[in-house]
Amino acid sequence: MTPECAQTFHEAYTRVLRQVTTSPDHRISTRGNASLESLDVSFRITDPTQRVPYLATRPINLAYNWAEVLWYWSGRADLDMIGYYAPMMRASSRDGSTLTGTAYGRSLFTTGADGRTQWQRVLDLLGKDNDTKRAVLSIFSPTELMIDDNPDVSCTIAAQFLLRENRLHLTCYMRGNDAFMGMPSDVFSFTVFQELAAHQLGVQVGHYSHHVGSMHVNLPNRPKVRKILAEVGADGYQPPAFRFPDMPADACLTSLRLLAQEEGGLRSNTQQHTVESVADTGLAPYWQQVLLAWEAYRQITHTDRPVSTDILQALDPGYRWLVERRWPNRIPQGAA
Ligand code: 5HM
Repeated sequence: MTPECAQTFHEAYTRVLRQVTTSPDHRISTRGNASLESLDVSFRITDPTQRVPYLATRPINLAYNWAEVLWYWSGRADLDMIGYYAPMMRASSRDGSTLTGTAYGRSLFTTGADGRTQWQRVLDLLGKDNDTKRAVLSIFSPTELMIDDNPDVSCTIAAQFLLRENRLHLTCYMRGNDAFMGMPSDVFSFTVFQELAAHQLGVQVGHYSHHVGSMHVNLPNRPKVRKILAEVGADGYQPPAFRFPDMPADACLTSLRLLAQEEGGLRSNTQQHTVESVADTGLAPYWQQVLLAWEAYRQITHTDRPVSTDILQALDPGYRWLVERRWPNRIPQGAA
């Protein structure tokens, strides 16, 4: 049976939140978290490039989402980088400086005995045997349960590429997913990797499917979910306010490398960007948006001044809308 389809993640997100909070299968409590839970939740997004929910009651932080993509892609596990964008992730570290299960990049982008990463292996396989059913990126490891009270066990079991009729689909399998907090960033990263892989293979982006054993909302977040559901209205469908830009097909890897170089300086506040210096990088406008989002976040995190008007105006309308809603106190007077 085909899972429920939505055109965008904006639509799927609100549907899942409604299901889990209004008709959950169970109330559970594990590791101190009381949650509402639905079992075996699946959905398919027909246009995975539309990976952003545009909700005033839950304005996501694109600076974090893009940093997480780069963090994975660089095979990193350090809190220094990801903790700057998501301080809450520090609570999942055993040693105070690294993450384990959450650091998916370690298993996906670390070179193995054959001199290739998992990522490269599945792309090579897809290039040779288009119809393969073996293009699986494995994430959850059985060794994670060898550690008693492990605070960070991978929630994603695996992700599988399926190349059919020149369209690259991605199916993601998760043991558990926090529908309110974790799912937006998980879907963001996985669909970016899908778009990247499609461009590397020179094929079209297909659909994205998400299968979750335990989809849940932690009880302290229920009031926030109620606000989201009130925002989208009783029928649950409010179209997304913006279209997320399409990734250019060329120079993806060069662009990611350049972004990875730029990110550290902005995070440590040893470097700053202007609209002009971002344009001077030579990055395509799509990737310039990532630098602009990080520069806005740098200003928000390292200064107590409003975000500069130039940077705000250079942001893509959807990016800007999210910044304005997430940090309303940091928007210059008259700019919103
Ligand atoms: O007790 P457990 O290990 O399942 O707690 C991890 C929590 O983080 C769960 O609520 C899980 O669904 C959420 N999570 C997520 O939604 C964790 C990760 C990290 O692997 C993730 N998405 N990517």
